[in-house]
Amino acid sequence: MDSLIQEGWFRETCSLWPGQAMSLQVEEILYQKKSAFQDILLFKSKTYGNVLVLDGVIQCTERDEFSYQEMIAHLPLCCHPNPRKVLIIGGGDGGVLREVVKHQSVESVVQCEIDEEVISVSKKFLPSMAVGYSSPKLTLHVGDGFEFMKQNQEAFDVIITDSSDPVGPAESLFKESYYQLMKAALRENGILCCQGECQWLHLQLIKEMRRFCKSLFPVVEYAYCTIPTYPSGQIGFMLCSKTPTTNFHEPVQELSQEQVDKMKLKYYNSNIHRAAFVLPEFARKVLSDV
Ligand code: SPD
Repeated sequence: MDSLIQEGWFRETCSLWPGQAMSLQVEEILYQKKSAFQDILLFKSKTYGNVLVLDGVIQCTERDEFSYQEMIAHLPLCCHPNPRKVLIIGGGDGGVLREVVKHQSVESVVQCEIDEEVISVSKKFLPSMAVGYSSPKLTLHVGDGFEFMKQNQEAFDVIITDSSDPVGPAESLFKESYYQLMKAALRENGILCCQGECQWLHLQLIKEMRRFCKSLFPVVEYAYCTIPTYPSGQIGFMLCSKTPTTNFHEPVQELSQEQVDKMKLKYYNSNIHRAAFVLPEFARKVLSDV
């Protein structure tokens, strides 16, 4: 892990984005340990606040995490007419949970995170994200998402998968068998939203995912947000609905400015929701012929 930081700079290299590397200047290493599942590094950066890194890849920084966490939560929740029961797979830092519990209609949230160490390190060093863990709506399950869903069929209105990238432990979360399990765990009019990788780097993967999603769900869409510290400055979301009439482009719950302010949103609003599905031509072409 030591080689990740050289001359005071953390450098993020990975086979998923060959030839490029995001770097952040390090002020202090706050935590560094190998858990049962992955290498965990948490450092204080010079300009992005505290940063969580798993297996060498940036998961969140205090400065820009809100764009991803808000979008992966509010895109599906604002497209469901009455989301009451939500399942989050992954998301150990707590940021997605923080956003989900802001919805008044949400009565209960189950979070299924495999690595307890990520939860405890986030509670200590990422308090503005881990704040969600104090919600009375939460049931926390430390364990494997696959196993959990096998035992909880037709149980959830919305499932959100906040995973790391498809190398190592999270690889299976980008496969058809995982989407089949989510489909079975969703209620009749359920919606899912998963970390869907970056159109600049992973268009063929997104295309393949869209292909198998379309064989499982009547409505499938890809959206994206901007975020400086993820590879190429963007990340996407795969959204699927069991209801043929769902139109992801148009939120069924339009948030007023008053609601946006009350929910303390910094990225999501109803217009950015609509815009998130408008793809640049190179991506639109590739994804539209699936
Ligand atoms: N390339 C990194 C993608 C990480 C997505 N998950 C981040 C977890 C934030 N809650």
